[in-house]
Amino acid sequence: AEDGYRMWLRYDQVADSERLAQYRKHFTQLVVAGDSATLELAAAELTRGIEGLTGRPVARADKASRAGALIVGTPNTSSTIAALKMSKLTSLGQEGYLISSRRVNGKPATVIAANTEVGALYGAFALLRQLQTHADISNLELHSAPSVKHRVVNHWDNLNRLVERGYAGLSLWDWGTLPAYKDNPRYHDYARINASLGINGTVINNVNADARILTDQFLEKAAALADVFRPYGIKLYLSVKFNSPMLLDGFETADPLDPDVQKWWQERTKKVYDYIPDFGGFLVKANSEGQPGPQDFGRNHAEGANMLAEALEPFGGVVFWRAFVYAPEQGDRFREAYDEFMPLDGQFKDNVIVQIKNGPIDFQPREPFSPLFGSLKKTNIALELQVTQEYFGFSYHLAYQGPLFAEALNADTYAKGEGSTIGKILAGDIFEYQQTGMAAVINPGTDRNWTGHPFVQSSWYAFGRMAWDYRLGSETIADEWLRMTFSNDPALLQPLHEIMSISREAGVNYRSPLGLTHLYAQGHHYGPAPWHDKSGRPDWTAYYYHQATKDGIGFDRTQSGSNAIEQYHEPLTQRFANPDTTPEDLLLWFHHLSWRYEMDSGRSLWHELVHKYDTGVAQVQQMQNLWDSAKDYVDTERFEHVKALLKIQERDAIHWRDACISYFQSVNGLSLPKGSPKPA
Ligand code: GCW
Repeated sequence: AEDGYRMWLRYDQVADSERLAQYRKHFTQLVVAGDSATLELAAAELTRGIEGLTGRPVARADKASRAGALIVGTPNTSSTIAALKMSKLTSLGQEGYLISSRRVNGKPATVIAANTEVGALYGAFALLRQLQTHADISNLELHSAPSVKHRVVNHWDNLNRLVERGYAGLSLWDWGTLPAYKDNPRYHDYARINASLGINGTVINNVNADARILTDQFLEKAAALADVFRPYGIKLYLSVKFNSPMLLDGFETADPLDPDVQKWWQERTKKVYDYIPDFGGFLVKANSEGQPGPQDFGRNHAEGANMLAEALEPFGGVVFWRAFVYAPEQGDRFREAYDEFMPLDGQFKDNVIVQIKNGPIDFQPREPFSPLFGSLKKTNIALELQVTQEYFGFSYHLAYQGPLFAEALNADTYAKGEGSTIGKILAGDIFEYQQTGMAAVINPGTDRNWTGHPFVQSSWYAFGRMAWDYRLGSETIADEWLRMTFSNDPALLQPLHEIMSISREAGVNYRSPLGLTHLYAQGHHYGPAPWHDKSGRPDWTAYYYHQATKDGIGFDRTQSGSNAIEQYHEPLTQRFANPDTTPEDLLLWFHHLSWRYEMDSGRSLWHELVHKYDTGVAQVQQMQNLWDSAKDYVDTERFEHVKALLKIQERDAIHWRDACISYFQSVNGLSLPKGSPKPA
């Protein structure tokens, strides 16, 4: 159980004897000057980590007196660090750190320095990561600072502890025992896990919000959690319901331009700050999937967001206002967020951040990027990603999301010519934003290993690392994660790397290849239901997305269709206008094509589709073989768990393939290519 619980913060003794000797020599003393809670956490983590990794206790000392001292602090807390006059520090901001091999008092030492205590804590985790991945630390000169200001995890946790799209048990927040039992070790470990990545905010409740979160009953409990998270550098945020004044205080309206409504929010916000003086702000889902919002009162998103922003402004809080909006009466769901938000660009206050999902629809296995990126130029933005596997087989399928996150961050918007990637936009290199963010919907719950599937941990890890530095590649991150979470043994790394690098594409292939999307059964979003169901909301049926008819398949988003491609900058609009220049993995997002359309492979579209579905199944089988080959290098518990889950994944992949192919075949009447596997 321990193996999964510790996530990537495993500090078992280093197996490589050369490295072990090096590390032992380097850490004979720990010098942490200053007495803040945050520095104490850094000291505790280093003590625990070094003792575990080297198998030797490390003594705390007031001053470096021996060779091999580890000195941690800021120029303000440590005179030793101040005396080193590390000029690099000035460029590292409030959260950056540097780790440097120096001579102190004539003896070799390692220094972790930062401008703030939380920077030092991040440095401590960074040094431990070096050891966990068996890096050579004899001549360290590392420095790092985050490229994005807000690095936030979002929980879709309801107040009754059910987690929307969570799949890993009940909510971590045990409301019944809060605030009395706030030092539940699980809360501390949760905060350590996030702090180890540099995550600095958590929204603890579901965006489908319960108004009661703003009552004394819950604020008192939330404040207890905020107390736990504070020393880890993590701010607490709340999701709020837009019509709270109506639900909580009998108001007849929640019109954002109504002075009484504004006053209500100002007073309620002040109350929140009375409980939580460093409260981060609100996250809002408004006029989306039945949630109330300013449009219910004839106002727009900017008017709604700005009202909340004004209430938060005196205290330094922000509003994350989500751009995830769509309505059944509109023609193309793809277009909607852009069509609603673009006319408002420039109207949002400086402490509003519009939070945009990576794709225009909804966390699908593959989407083109949301055209709001690169288009909202005068509005602060945040990228929203999903770690929890709502559309990736819940906690049953293995699907490392690093490649998807990297694909989003590396997507070129061409907003200011070639190279205007979403990563650079978020880093503030393209437009002049006041502040930007990256958020991810994570799923930790009461499951002993936090995330259900052990590999969902890897996506949480990847999110955090990319939020800190969007340029870190998904493979590099997978490598770190594997070494920290499993082992540094090449015999384990090689097959597990391969599993991780194919897992996302496998999920695309057996569900919705070539730019198909959202073929899920309605509601649970687990299994396939591509068939043409004419009852209910049209944009909640698969037919809406695939448009398969006897003549062809795909959603026409060119000029002859919804023309959503006009929302992109050139040369993308032109590129997507023509099927021959549209990347094949996005093809059916933009075009309705004949089943006989010829693909790059020379196959017809129909045969290529069948081929992709088969490939997806084969990739899952390949993952099974690779996993089996790692048996001797993984603890029995995790080995057996993942093995069993891969069996489920194989069953489901076959089901997806067979359901989709048979359905499409029933529509097009074409035969299967020769040699196709028979449906199971
Ligand atoms: O992906 C969809 C989910 C909903 C979710 C919504 C959203 C929280 O199916 O469960 O609601 O997105 O992001 O608001």
